[in-house]
Amino acid sequence: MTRGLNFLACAAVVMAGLCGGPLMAAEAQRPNILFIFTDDHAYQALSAYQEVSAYGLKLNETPNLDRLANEGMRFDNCYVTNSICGPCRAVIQTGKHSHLNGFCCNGNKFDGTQQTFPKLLQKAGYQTAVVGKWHLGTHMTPQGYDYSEVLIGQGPYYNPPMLKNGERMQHTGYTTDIITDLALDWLKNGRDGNKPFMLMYQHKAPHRNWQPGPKYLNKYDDVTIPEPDTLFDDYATRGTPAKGQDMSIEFTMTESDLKLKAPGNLTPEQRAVWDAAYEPKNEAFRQANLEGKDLIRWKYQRYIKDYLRCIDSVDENVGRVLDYLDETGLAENTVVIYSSDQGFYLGEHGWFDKRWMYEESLRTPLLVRWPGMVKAGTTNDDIVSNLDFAETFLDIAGVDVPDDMQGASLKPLMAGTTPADWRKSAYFHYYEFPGAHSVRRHYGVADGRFKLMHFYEPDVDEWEMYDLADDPKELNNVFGQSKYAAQQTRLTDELARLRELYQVPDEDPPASYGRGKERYRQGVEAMKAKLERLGIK
Ligand SMILES: [Ca+2]
Repeated sequence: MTRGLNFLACAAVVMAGLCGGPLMAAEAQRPNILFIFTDDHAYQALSAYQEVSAYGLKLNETPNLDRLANEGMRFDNCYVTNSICGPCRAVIQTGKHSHLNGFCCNGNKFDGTQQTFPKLLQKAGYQTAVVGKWHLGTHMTPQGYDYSEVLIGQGPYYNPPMLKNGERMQHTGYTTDIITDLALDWLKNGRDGNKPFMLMYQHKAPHRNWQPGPKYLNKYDDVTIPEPDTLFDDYATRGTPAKGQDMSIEFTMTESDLKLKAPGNLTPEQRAVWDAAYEPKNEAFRQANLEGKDLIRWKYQRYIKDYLRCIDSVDENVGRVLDYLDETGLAENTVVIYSSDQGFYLGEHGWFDKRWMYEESLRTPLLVRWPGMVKAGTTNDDIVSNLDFAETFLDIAGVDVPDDMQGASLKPLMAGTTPADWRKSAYFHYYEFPGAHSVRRHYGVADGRFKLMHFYEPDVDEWEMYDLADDPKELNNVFGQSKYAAQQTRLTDELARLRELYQVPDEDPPASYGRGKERYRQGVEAMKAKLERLGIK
């Protein structure tokens, strides 16, 4: 099969040469782009990354995702600009920071009329498709796609309704499998063989609340997953925001999160399989009457195992797609990119969820396989960003990058040469307060070793600074320490430079107050009351 397609490609090139038609030759050669995306997949839970996790824990095996690292390049410092689901997706579509693309917080509605990379690819002759999680609002069918079949909002783990080019479809089964079936079906039957394609194949998993597929419900039952050594972090040296959050394994997790309550939307058959897996484990838990740290440890085990089980389904399904590319010969001229919308806490600092500029949620996995361009088994530690993805896709396709995009193409890095003027630092800005998990608004700069963060709301005007060389787990806020004065000045200047470069407004954009300023004031009051209750000033 591979040989057949090669022959066709060669024939096209020869014909183009004979006819003097360079366009046709280029058409045969332009690479396809397969963007595989997950939601909340921490790099700590991708085995190709485990050697660079600050915790050094071996949590799981992801052999199919690892294939992309082994056959391509692993980027070790891919930072997001705003660590939360919808906004990351808007950044990828537009190549612009949240304050310019208008999507600052989950709950905002993406303005699909603006310039996006799939529209530019379409205009350049690419066939474009998005399958799976969209999460930029269902007020508008995804713009710039010849085909879309997307979850509605977050979408459930089982039996998802989806919107196929805007029309509601009901599916039965496990969502990770269904999204893969749809992606494969489009590759087999929906694709126009005369055009290069760009497919966004986007999973819901492993987003909260981590409901595993039937096949993996009992995986890890007989093992204990290692705990991060900051599971019982007391946030000493850090400020009000870390103390006032609402994302702890100890306090925030619900009965549904912990599977002490089964999902409400299962078919009777699915429910029977679910109960057979969880009921004996839940009964043992009830009998044990755990308290204090033992209870937190139990919750961590329940959480991390379910999270890893969801990733097992993702990994298996990515394997199905990679196999299909191999079997059809498409693998040779398809750039396969794997990433997640952001990182996630797997018990570090006692947390789950994301949002912060701390490492676990600032960094996200990025793997790229591109036969003939990316050398197999290579790594890159330059500072790259989801801000770069749109420009990278356009550059791969040979399409001019508009001046108003704010990232840079990763193509030279993939080819093994980092431009001399490549960025040395990245800007981050999180807006979603008040919001789920009560993480305060903050912005900051990270340069790979140092990080300066400003929590800037009137009632919590606090700075934090970390030196990752001495303190990779970010337990020791060194802001204001004389030893770091020169670095602090340098980072403060760099932060100001980046805010100007990216045109960050002094006042937060109206979209960041999506629910109104009154709701914002209420959120601040609620936070104050909570901190008083906890005895935190
Ligand atoms: Ca996410």
